[in-house]
Amino acid sequence: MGKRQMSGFLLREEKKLRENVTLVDLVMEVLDARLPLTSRNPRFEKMLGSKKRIIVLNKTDLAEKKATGCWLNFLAEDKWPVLTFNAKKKADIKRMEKLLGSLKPRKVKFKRPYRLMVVGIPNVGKSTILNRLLQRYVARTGNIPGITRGSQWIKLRVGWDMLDTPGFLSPFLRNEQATLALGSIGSLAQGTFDEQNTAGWLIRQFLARDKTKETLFNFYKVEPKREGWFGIMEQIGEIRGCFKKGAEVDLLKTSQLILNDFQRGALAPITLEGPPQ
Ligand SMILES: Nc1nc2c(ncn2[C@@H]2O[C@H](COP(=O)(O)OP(=O)(O)O)[C@@H](O)[C@H]2O)c(=O)[nH]1
Ligand SMILES: [Mg+2]
Repeated sequence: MGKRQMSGFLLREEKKLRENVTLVDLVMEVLDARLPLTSRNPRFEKMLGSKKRIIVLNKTDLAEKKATGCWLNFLAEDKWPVLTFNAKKKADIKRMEKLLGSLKPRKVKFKRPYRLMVVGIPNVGKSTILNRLLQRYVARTGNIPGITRGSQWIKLRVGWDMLDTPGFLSPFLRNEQATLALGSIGSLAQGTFDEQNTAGWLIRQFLARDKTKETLFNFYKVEPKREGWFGIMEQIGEIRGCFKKGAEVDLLKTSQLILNDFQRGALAPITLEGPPQ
């Protein structure tokens, strides 16, 4: 997509979102617990206005517990209720249903159902959460940014109608660091970011602390014989058999493998950013 096409696309998405906001009583903003600040669309603040909101810190099973606690405290200082969440855990679904039950508006004009919409950048788990809250399977989920096409209303068990949205994020509003982090968590479409740089960055995040370094080494059975992230990446390629013709490690294939392992949650836990001091 060219820059002009992208701007047109974003304008249309933002317009749709603003229209949808006027239809609902509550917005659920979903963030990735490994990257709560960077996985937040900076445009939401303006687009959502004063609409009542809950913040869901999702994928806590992939994040570091202590860091998630710090994020919870940080986010709770703002005006909205915050919920730490693991979409794969039944108890967490129950906890969310209880919160939604307590947030029903007292009066609704024209006796229509209570309405809720879920927003968040691609791949933070919006459709998964929605699927867990309803009785029937309706929304498609997948590890592919933008898989939720169009929008659909769905009836939840707890008496809300919920609108799933595809999620979007302007590529013009982020720096290089944020692009690397967002590429790592699978929020950027393939072909729109450099996988090799991203995997390299991700390895450096794991190497930065003893605990996460151990997570990485244990998972790939890496031996700390070669220092530095590049040596580690080559070693992972060797261990996993990512070779070009001959014995040369295929670094792109290795990078894709690492990103895939990370995105499917095999390489956990790690939190990729802390709350601002
Ligand atoms: N480990 C883990 N994976 C999750 C969680 N929630 C969603 N996922 C996975 O994240 C990927 C993207 O989810 P999806 O609901 O399609 O994200 P959306 O683009 O925001 O609608 C899927 O592979 C889900 O299985 C969670 O709490 N924990
Ligand atoms: Mg979706």
